[in-house]
Amino acid sequence: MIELKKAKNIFLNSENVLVVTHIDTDGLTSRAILQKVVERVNKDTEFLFLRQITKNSIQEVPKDFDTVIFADFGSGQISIIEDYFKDYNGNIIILDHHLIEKHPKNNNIIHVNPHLYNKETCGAGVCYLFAKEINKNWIDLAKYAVLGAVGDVQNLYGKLEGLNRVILKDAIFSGDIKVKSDLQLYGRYTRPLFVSLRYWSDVRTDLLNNDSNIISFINYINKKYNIDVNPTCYLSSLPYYIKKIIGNELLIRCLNYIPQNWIKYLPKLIFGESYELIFENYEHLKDLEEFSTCINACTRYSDYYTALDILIGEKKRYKKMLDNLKEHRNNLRKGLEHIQEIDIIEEKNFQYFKTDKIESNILGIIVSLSYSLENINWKKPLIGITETDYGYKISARCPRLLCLAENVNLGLTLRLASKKANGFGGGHKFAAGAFVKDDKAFINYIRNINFR
Ligand SMILES: [Mn+2]
Repeated sequence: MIELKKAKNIFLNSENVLVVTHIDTDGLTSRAILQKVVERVNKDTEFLFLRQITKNSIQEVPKDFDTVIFADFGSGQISIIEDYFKDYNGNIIILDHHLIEKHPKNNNIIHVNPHLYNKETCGAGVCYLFAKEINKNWIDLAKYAVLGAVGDVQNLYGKLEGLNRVILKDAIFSGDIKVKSDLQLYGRYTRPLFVSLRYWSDVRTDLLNNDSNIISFINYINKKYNIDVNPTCYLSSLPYYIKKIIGNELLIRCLNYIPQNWIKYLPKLIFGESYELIFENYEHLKDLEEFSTCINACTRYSDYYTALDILIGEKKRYKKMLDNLKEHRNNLRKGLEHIQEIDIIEEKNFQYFKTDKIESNILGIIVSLSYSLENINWKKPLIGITETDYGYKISARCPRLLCLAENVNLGLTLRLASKKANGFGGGHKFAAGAFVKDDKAFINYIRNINFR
């Protein structure tokens, strides 16, 4: 990417730099990489976290730096950035991977985005490529990019691919990350196996939320294969051949619950890879999916510095992070209880709920987790709407199978629909978000489209 070279030259020739980053796992890992980079080149730099770039929030960005770097956002907000910086004499570097709104017209904006080359990686991946442009030996930073990619669920169908795979190889080569063939269950290091199975909701079977069915399932497997899996063991402690047996049996179990033409996509949902940090001793941080949860448990509630400390290896705040995690889980549990009590409005092509009882910062997570609830139709996208000071926050999710087998694309749907409803939005096929002024116009619009 030619833009990386330009970005590097501008960065190295700046007297002082401001780095502005997003606040999810990918944003935090972007920040960690850029923080290490400025330390290594000894650059006078200040940092700022922003929840998102809007006409309002961008006012917080000072203009008295030679260079401003935006990481893990910016590509979707080029006109806001252009407008705000129109009489600015310095340079702007955007290191992002989100959908590109338009190409910048001023040449003081260096826009680095893998989509320009039909490639895909996360924001931290772009920051990592930027770091490597400065010094190709800095492969110790690759682990952050891999964590960013996992945080952004770029391993959607079981493993990291393309540019992410290239970065993953650096992280393996530097001795930081180990890749395993693994079951796609959450909580490999911190949950008993039966709990991981309890919440596995890619396919709704009789195992979902049903511990006694899960125990009989495991007992049945033990008998059939003459093995001895304890339902309370952790997935991470099991050898691969046992995981394979469990996965095969889980697959067979699913066959009764899905249409014939979905079956071919099943293996990808059950078998894939896991990524773990080799030298990490804290069990919550060992597996990258769980590490990402820990970061969210801090940053969603604006505790950015606990997450950042943990990321850069300063473990003094581990206890604080665990407290945050506990509180986060509590909020999620309360949110899910609430979802069970309210009306879910079912339309032909989707279902939705509207509530003022769920904070917008965790709405998306709650919508995802709702697929483990009986009152949610697991074969339709689910949309959550909540009111904020600026209008309505909308989060949409759907099971991965719907994207694979039915080609559902929520990112596209929300981008179009939010425009119709006087707002903005977008995201991924299986997960997207929007802010709109008029939630009724939004719902009316999506009633009549097919989400593909
Ligand atoms: Mn990102």
